[in-house]
Amino acid sequence: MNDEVMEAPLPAAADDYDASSIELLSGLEGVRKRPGMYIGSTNLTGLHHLVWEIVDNAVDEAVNGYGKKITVTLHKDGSLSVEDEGRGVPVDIHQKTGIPAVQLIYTALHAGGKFNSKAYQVSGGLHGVGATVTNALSEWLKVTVYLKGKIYEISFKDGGKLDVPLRVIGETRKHGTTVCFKPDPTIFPNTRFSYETIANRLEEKSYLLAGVRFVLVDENTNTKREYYCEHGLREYVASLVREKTPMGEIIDFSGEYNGIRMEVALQWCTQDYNENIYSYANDVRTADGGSHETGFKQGLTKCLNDWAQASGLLKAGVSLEGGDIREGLTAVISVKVPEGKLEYEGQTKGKLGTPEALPALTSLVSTRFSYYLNEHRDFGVDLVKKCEASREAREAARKAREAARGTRKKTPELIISDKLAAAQGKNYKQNELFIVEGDSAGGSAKTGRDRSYQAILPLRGKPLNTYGLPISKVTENLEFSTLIQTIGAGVGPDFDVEESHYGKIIIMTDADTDGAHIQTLLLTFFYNFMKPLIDHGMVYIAQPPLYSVYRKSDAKKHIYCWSEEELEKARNKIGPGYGIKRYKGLGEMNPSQLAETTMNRATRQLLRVEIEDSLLLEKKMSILMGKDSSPRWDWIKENVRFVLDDEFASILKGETQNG
Ligand code: 28G
Repeated sequence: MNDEVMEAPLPAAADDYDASSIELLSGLEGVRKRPGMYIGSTNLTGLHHLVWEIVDNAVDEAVNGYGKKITVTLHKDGSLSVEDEGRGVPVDIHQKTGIPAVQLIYTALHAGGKFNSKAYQVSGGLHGVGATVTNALSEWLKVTVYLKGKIYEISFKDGGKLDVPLRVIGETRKHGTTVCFKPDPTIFPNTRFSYETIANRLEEKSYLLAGVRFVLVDENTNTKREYYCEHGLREYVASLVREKTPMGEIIDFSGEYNGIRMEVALQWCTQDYNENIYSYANDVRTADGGSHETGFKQGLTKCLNDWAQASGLLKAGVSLEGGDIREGLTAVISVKVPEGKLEYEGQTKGKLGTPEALPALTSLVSTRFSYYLNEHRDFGVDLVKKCEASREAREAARKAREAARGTRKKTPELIISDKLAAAQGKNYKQNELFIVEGDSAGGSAKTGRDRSYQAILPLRGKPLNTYGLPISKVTENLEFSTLIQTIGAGVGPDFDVEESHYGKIIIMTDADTDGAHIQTLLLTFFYNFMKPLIDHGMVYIAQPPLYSVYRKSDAKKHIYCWSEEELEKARNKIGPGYGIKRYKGLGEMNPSQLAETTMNRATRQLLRVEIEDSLLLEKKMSILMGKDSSPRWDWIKENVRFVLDDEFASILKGETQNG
């Protein structure tokens, strides 16, 4: 090791040094005071932002043509490192401040403007301040630069404070940058990185950045995975439909229009009723779509209708609706928009605004897809048939809904199900439907509920796995048709959340693996056939207590506990002579206990089901619930920490709340 200091002496003009370093520290403090402004939240999504910011910098260097391999390593001490083979972050001294460039890049909030004059903006991140944000929210961070024969190192601690100034620590023939950091546990309640989340993101990046190799190493499990792809989007679609039943082949188009580069790949699957469209602008996911997605949809609808009409497959005046065409479609759209034209809509960067992207995609898709149809007429005929079947199913569902609405008006509950204990009030937004595991818990819930606004629907046994089922199979199932009729708002594409007879749908199961499985099966149904309920935050999971602690001399008074910490507190509160009861199921509580702990608005805890990342969820659903069980087992084997409800909890972000 060589402890030699920087060869370059501080320039004489560096009299701004003190002022600059004070300014830098106050910037870092700002990030620590309001992390949400920079990374959205301090939950697991926010935690992983720290990683994406650093990975994005490495990716930028690679897409500029420097280095083709990026390695991410999860270390045993909870830190993470990212390594690239680029030019190496510059280490020269910034004239005005006398501070090395690398130090500025990791501590200055306005690096975007001053030190980072990128010709184009690729990463959807924080305009070049990402590295600083990661540093500010880390317990420590170390940058190693391999540059012009030397290895340089600089390290920071306690939220970006300089720990060891830049120095040379050795010699090398490599070039590139390695950043290693440990998130600050005083900022993040949970600092454990998720291997799956990172693996999925790197895999996604590898499809979008064909030719860049991503390596993921986990030192905890001694595993190493590589993501590399030569052709990009075709392989992406292939991975998305892996568990499905494809119809026809993967189709792809690419082109350029007014400087906007476009790539599209798509495939239809039978037995899939959802439309799965993933769009990107400059390699950043546009989860809320935007002009490129709209243009794609318009082009597809117009093209297939024109072709079907011209081929005599549709009666005059009849046309296929966009939604029917897209049923079962998996598509990836990637556009590269020049910097001056890149616009987003709304607060987040989830929706592309650039107006030119709309006609660009419409014209690409409609011309190229019509060529394709003319060359693959049999496929075209099958596709039109499939669209018509979708339309018929949609119309049947609408009729069923109207019928359900009609019957409800005449005789309130009995027609729907003799199992339903209905709510008496008719204020639908306020009403709550409890879906309860087991008839016996259902009985307690019926007795204990507030019947003015709470309804109970007991489930007998495990619900059907509805993943990949067509709507007709779901409505044939007694349990689900009862549920659909009870909610009274239709199903599938015809579902209308405004019609829901309940403002909250609450899943109440035992706190064990069977209960978790039932939750999963019900969530699968809601996700696939009543997704707006989840989008509107109307689906909840009841949280029965895990323990009660009581004084042995007076067993009537209980303290209910939902966690180990609460248990510990309750024990201390009661002191010597306490007893603990562990609840294994809802059935162990009598009606008033169940009401008090799990159902009463004032005292219960509910977990709201939210979709954090629909791409990840779709993928997990297809692995966990898909037709073929072998990938499921592979996946379970690979993920030792696997527990069904935990896995769901990590993607279905739960928010605990009262009331
Ligand atoms: C390993 C994890 C994250 C990076 C580079 C390379 C350069 C650089 C990074 O420059 C300031 C702005 C544009 C020149 C650029 C090196 C030009 C010449 C770079 C990374 C000064 C930033 N030599 N590699 N930043 N530029 N890798 N990996 O962060 O004008 S960041």
